[in-house]
Amino acid sequence: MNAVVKLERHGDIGIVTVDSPPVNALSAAVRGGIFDCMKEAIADSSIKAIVLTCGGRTFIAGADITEFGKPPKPPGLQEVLVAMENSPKPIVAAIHGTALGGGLEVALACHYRVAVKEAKLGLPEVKLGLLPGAGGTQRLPRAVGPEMAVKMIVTGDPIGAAEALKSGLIEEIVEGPASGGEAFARKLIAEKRPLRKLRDDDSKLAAAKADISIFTNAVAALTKKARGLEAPFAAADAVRAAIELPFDEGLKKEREGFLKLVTSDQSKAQRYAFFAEREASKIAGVPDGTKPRKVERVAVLGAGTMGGGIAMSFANAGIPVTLIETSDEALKRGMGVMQKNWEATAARGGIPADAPAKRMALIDGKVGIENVKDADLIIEAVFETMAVKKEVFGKLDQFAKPGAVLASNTSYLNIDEIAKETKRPQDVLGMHFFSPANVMKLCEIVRAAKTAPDALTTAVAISRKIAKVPAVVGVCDGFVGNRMLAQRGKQSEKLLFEGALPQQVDAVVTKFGMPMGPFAMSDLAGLDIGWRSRKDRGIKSEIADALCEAGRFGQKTGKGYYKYEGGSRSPLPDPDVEKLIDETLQELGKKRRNVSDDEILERMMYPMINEGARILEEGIAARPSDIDVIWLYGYGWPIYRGGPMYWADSVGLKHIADRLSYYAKETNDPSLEPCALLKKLAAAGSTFASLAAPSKAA
Ligand code: T1G
Repeated sequence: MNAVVKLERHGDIGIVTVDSPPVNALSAAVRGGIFDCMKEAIADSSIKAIVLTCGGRTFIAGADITEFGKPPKPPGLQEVLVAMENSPKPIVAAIHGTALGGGLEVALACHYRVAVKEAKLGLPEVKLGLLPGAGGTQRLPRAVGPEMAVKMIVTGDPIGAAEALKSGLIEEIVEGPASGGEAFARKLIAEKRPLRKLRDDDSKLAAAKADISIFTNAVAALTKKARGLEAPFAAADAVRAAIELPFDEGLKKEREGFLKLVTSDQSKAQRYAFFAEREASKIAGVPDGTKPRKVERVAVLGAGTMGGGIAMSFANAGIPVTLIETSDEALKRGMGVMQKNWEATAARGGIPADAPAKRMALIDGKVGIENVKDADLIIEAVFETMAVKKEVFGKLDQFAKPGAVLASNTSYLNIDEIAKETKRPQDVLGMHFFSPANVMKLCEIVRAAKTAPDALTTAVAISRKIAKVPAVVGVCDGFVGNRMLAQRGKQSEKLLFEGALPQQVDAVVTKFGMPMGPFAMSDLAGLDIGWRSRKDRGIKSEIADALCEAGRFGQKTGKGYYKYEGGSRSPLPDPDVEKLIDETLQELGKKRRNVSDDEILERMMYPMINEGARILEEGIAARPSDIDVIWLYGYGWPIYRGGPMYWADSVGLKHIADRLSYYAKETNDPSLEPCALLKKLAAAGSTFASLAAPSKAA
């Protein structure tokens, strides 16, 4: 018994309740409390069965991630689990909320498990660069079979109570966890059911023992997308040990794997990213507890690619949407695309078969901006010109109800300018979604000069509600992500004029862990967009212009920096592009030189980091970790590298500053000189991390 765990007696049932907000994480106090209460309950002859349950919003959601990297405090989790599993009395885990990681491992060491129907159960350790380190890789395969276990462990994705019941992970779905657990325990006593220790039950391993290829094929499929990551492969190896070794030897293998990962750079980066994502939801300068406004209905202006994706994100979270277009035809087209998207996902088993109809029913398609009148939040995703945005916001001011938050999805236009078109600038902000908006998780919340604190907390809260990752940014061209990306784009263009080829530059960037290189990205977006804007501004970029003059607009024309054959989207190096580059350089009197991969990587990443430092200097981002969150969730920065600013600290800011100065002179580009903040941190031998509150991650 301690401050966070208590033992109560309900007749001959002992109820052990953990109550350690916010998520009952397995801190030393929680482990110690469970250990003591279990020993007391086991020793008490009046208690015939024990129920382990939790207060608050969830069953134990895992080990306390803030404890990693610090000297371990007794009792160790394994020690607690062995004592529970060896109890002579049945222990029932009564689950609600999210039983994750060490939380599910505690439940697996119990003899029986019951859950409420909304519960989720999972082993998400790989998302932290870890593997389940308290018996999960050995007990879960014995509970549900190795194939389902390795899928849960390698993807880290939880399952619901219904699937847990079907797979044998839980025995029953019950009402309120504690009362349901107690009723189940009484049944156990009445029926004199035997103690069921998963460690002693290999029945579900038999098929894989007989033919390991079932398991290895499953692992091969699951780890296809795990390029560069260590944990998924180590986790799969630990599960394989459950099939091939006796329980205690398998446990040892798991322990070895866990200890290797928990001290790895990848896991440190992934644990950093976990807390950085949550930190980004805390808005600098906004008093804690600033209540968000109620959002029951959202209006989306524009049913194009972005508007449709945004509307889908809200409907996916069960929030009704008024989708507004300027004509029936445009509305019908947009709704048709959404329907097709949902049906395709359902066909793949990504959502239930009845979900497309249910979600379409949440979309109320209308023509005419006056239909925004009932919406609490209005997001415009109309044509990306200031004139159109101003006209729209002028009308929103007329038709939107008082207190509605008015958000622009613009990717770079000035929100202060847009807010001036209304008499309610306090309600105006940006919500910059990333395409495809129903898939990409990042939402840059753009804070304008007059945006009210509760408008910001509303945008952050609703973003999290629709499973997006919000990060608050200030007003500037490109906000944070695209402003940094522009620096990379500038250098990639210049590298072509110096002798590198698109495929070499892209290969360096993808080898680093980014999903796509700059030239493949340009082909995907379309080269004609940049070409048109350069012509409007009277700017030349001879190689890109020559490609466009040859009608090579990228994927949409089957040719761009790459060629695309047979309708495939995979970029193929094109000798014609190399010829075009040679000819263009000749006309410019330039000679190609051999550019090393190392130089390419430095020229891709360091200017972005310099721009990130400028963004911090200007207060456009409040924390370096917010910039990392933006790159992790908006651009696919590899999670095991933490984010550009985290990575820069690992490279060393002095080295980065020196290399930037070198390239500034070498390529005669003063804009590459390290900015004042970067120079200052480099000179002090300091880090970007020193600028923010100490992260919770070890
Ligand atoms: N440890 C410490 N703090 C945690 C935590 C954890 N495991 N999980 C959440 N928090 C904090 C979080 O930082 C935030 O703090 C607050 O709780 C609310 O979280 C041995 C080794 C449970 C689904 O990976 O997935 O077990 O910002 O904002 O959106 O094998 O938190 O308020 O100060 O995310 O409702 C495995 C991680 C650990 C689960 C709730 N477990 N957590 O989501 O709230 S490793 C996990 C989550 C492990 C074993 C291994 C989510 C959630 P603050 P939140 P939410």
